[in-house]
Amino acid sequence: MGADHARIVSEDLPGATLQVVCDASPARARKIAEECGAADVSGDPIGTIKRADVDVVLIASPDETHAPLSLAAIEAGKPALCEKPLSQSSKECLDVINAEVSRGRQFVQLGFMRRFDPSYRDMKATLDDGLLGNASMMHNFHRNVEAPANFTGQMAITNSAPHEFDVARFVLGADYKAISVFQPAGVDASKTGAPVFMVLETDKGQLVNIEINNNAAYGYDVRGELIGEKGSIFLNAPVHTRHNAQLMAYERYAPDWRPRFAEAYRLQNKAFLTFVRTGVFPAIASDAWDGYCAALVAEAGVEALQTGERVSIAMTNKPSLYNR
Ligand code: ISE
Repeated sequence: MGADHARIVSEDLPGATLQVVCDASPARARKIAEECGAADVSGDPIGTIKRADVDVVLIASPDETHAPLSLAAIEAGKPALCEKPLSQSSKECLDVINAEVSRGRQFVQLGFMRRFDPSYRDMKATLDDGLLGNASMMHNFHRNVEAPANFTGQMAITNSAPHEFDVARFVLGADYKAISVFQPAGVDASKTGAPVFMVLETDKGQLVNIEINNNAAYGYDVRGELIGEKGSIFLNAPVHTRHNAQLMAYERYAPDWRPRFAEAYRLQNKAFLTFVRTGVFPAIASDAWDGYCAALVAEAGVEALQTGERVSIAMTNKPSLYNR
């Protein structure tokens, strides 16, 4: 993801300069810096954040580094676009929230980029325009070709599903009050990429179901359908060609999330640049509070998976800094 963001900054973000590529692998940092025209490379994230020639930070390192590096950016007074999740710990998310509240301003834009995806934006606009009537349910499918080797069994809930936790909140304008998590019989929950099926209840009485299958094999396939009193709206993936060959007509799936949500990343990163220039937080972007909400749901989801019980979700009070 860091390499993809570096390409967006260097090729599609006029006014932004890719100054330093920081990576644990010096060879990878140099390769990306050469490809994208960065001025320098580093292996020291904290030192890079503090550099006088670095104005803003884009964090695309492993999940467990997101909150600490966001805190370092805040302490350095530098805006940061942080990849999701902000943290897999709701407590760490509150640490970032407290750091922003104590400074009286937001620094961190969080990378729940689906909010910028044209299909989800159309889904939300259709609901907000009243064309669906009141929404009662939202169905979500999130399938990867193959889970990364380092994926633990629960990362379907703590790493993949936060996209749906966030985008369903965003579309419905709701928060969650409970989660139940199921797995098909005979599935080894500890195995990398084991499928999970979640049912969430919102504070508006709606139901949101999420299937995460990170070993779907056939392609990267994210679907959604929002159900209202007057109708429903499906998400469509951006498919540019239809193939005819060998007595078949077919379309191709993306191999992973980056091409499927390329436009969302581009729009998200442009919104971040505007935030940096104006200091006005983007209206539809996710922030540290949204990161806390997603982490809290994920923690409840892990508990629900482990216990087989429906788990209630109770959030702390939302600081006024995050009222938009
Ligand atoms: C990854 O971090 C993403 O953000 C992708 O959108 C998601 O499909 C994948 O499961 C995550 O690991």
